[in-house]
Amino acid sequence: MDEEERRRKIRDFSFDKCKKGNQGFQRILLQLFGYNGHGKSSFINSIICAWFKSDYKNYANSGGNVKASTEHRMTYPLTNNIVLVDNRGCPTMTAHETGEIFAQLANLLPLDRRVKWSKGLRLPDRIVEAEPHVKGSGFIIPIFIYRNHSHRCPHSQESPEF
Ligand SMILES: Nc1nc2c(ncn2[C@@H]2O[C@H](COP(=O)(O)OP(=O)(O)O)[C@@H](O)[C@H]2O)c(=O)[nH]1
Ligand SMILES: [Mg+2]
Repeated sequence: MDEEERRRKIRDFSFDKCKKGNQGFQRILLQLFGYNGHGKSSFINSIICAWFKSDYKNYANSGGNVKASTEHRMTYPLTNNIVLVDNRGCPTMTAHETGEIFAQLANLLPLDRRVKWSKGLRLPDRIVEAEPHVKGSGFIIPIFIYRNHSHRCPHSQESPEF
């Protein structure tokens, strides 16, 4: 399969065309998750630039303001049916944070909004409150982004533009 054909297949992908029908799915959610500063937003930038054949641009606010870049889960549509999701990252992975990450990955919280984490047992309430605003028709593909600190790129400290 050459590149053009591959692109066409991705662009035209629709669950409605699947042999057994859409089975309730509407779109693929490529859900990025991982620690803060490990490159989730940069990865999204790279995919968008490769897909739209554009020069590198900071679409997803990589390396940006901490609040804006980490507290929202933002969507970046690649096609009508394939969407990248830049989820709120975490500084560590405690049991509490793992629960919050699960809620994002399972798409139990609204997209394109700030994700305000809560202490104690508020998370189940937030999930119930979010229910009317959440679409259950996403086919979720989780993608864990992890920076390997032991094999540093020579320019990683000096230049954010790798
Ligand atoms: N050298 C290098 N730097 C990267 C890479 N990916 C991201 N960075 C840098 O790491 C920093 C954090 O990246 P960012 O995408 O904001 O991480 P996020 O918090 O997971 O979204 C930014 O300054 C990026 O330029 C990479 O593959 N190589
Ligand atoms: Mg980010």
